[in-house]
Amino acid sequence: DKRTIGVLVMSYGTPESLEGVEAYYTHIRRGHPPTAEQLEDLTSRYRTIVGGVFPLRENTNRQAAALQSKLNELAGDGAYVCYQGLKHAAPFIEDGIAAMAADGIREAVGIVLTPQYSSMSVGGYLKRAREEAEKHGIRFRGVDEYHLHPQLIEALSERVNEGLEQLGGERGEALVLFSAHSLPAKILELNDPYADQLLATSGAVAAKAGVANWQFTWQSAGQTGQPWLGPDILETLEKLAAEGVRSVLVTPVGFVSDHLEVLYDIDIEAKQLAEEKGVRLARIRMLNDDPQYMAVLADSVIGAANGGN
Ligand code: FEC
Repeated sequence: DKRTIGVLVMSYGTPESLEGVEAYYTHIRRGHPPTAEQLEDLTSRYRTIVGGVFPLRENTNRQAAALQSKLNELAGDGAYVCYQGLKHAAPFIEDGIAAMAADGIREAVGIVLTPQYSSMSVGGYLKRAREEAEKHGIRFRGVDEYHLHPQLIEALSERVNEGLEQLGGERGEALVLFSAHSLPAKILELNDPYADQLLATSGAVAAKAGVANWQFTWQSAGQTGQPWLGPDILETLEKLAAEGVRSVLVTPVGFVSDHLEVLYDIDIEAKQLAEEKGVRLARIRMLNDDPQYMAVLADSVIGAANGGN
């Protein structure tokens, strides 16, 4: 008599349409609507990105479906059932848990589609999920991180090698620039593991790929009037160009999907600056529903279900 375990697959979320950008942005800003100028700025970034206006939604759908198949393969049909829960768009985290409750699920595991833990990112997702699960009497376990899972390191290092090949030139000439979403610098006072985990992922990928020439930089910092972790990728690129670096492979390690922060902040904004400075910039292919990444997620979910937190 095996009980079905609900799996809450959590991701950032993206608007349904251009008309939905204002509500989405207001949610990110914790209920404070953006000014007309801020809204226009964000809307125009969505309009510019390649690969469809809101590719994150389709990517998350594909990841949830692929994780479901992987869990069926590893644990048999019906052992785990995936539900989506998004941070800033419908179906929200709370909607996913409520859907589980409506289906009679008594036990759930939550996993976020980003490998490193921060109290301000993964911690926030898990807190909302846990609080909602408690309301429904669902036993909830969260996966905090999987930033050093061997298959994650393998999948990323393969992409680094592929990217270096595509950039051409002598091996060792191109600098591998690992990147992740910045957070307000106040996390440093909270002893938050985010920065250390990002460096650990980066170092492990570099070692696995046999890359000696690498650095880490932040990207996509918000405009909140407070200091954010730096240096930002644009600043780093300027500095590298001044030092004579001519070829850079950007390797996002905190993002797993093609979405705005990759397709705009790296592929358009950073690339344009690099070009102006005479630097060749390429980026690794994102993991999306890569089979090795799906194995990482499935392994982490099953590990948590069998006794993790
Ligand atoms: O493609 C898409 O539609 C969504 C792209 C997207 C991803 C993403 C991931 C992360 N964020 C993280 C932290 C913050 C903090 C703030 C913040 C603001 C924004 C805004 C947009 C946005 N984020 Fe995001 N983020 C994405 C999109 N993010 C749009 C608002 C305007 C702007 O700054 O561009 C600041 C909130 C505040 O004002 O207080 C903090 C972190 C991640 C990576 C982990 C994760 O995926 O959850 C951390 C994708």
